[in-house]
Amino acid sequence: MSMERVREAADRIKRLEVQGATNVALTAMKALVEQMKASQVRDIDSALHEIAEAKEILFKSRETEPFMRNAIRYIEWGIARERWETTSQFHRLIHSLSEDLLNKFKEARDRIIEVGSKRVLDGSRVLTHCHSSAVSGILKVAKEKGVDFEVVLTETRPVYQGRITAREMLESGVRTTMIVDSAVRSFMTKVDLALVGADAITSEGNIINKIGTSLLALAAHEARTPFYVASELLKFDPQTIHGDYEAIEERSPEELWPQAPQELEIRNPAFDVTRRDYIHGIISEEGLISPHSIMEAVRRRYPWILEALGG
Ligand code: RI2
Repeated sequence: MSMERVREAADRIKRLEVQGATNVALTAMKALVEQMKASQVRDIDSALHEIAEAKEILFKSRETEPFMRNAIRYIEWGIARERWETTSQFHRLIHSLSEDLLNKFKEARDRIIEVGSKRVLDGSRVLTHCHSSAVSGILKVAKEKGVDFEVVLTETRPVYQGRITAREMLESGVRTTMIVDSAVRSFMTKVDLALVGADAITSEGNIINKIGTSLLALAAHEARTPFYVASELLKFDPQTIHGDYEAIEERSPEELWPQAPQELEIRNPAFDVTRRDYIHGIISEEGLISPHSIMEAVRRRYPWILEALGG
């Protein structure tokens, strides 16, 4: 099996044609499902072998994406747990597992938007960083509900995802101001709320998000500005329970400075870790929760995330 669909999706993810943890998870899952539907597996061993091959390719496309890993493990876990005997039963099972997962994604996102949009108050200014579909969803719905607020956003070097957020906000009719990343501290006293997305949540309740997020959280802490994270619990990384660190993706130096002097060392980590002590709350599908209660919330909502951990 060539894994053509999976390879093609992994390439698009790596090249940032697909961005944001949620889009990455959706794209990877859809590619895996398409690949499996085209495959002629007849027994559990060959099915698990193919999934292992797909995991190898997809997991390497971007390292800091537990949402993608959880989505794929859910499919793998279902295949190993459910009874199926023929190829057509296998195809039906794959279909229903992916539908289940899409429903879970949708329910989670709807709830996050419902909860988060109540935190955006009339006359307020919200600071955000990078592009998070969860944050954009919250802000768009707040606007639709008639809340009169403004957004201040960072350009988000080096690949300027702030421009994606800026366009979305302007299209929704939200007054929007862009600042350079290093202006965050100067603007922190002029905003009422800082709201960011997440790529990963650890067992300690720390969050991993676009590089610069932890500086934003520090500045928010100093200015006593509430700092919230909008994130599906599906981004929880179960390996952190076992003491593993979430890997931080390091991207190409070219993103910072194409044709830089050769002897210059350039470092380009894509994400950083924000300690739970700086997070007022995580806006999740289990409601607005404290980062301290992350394990309980994951156990309650997605026990399979803890069971399906198979490497
Ligand atoms: P949603 C993005 O990373 C940002 O860090 C953003 O906050 C996070 O994914 C979550 O995005 P990247 O994939 O899941 O652009 O809320 O590197 O869309």
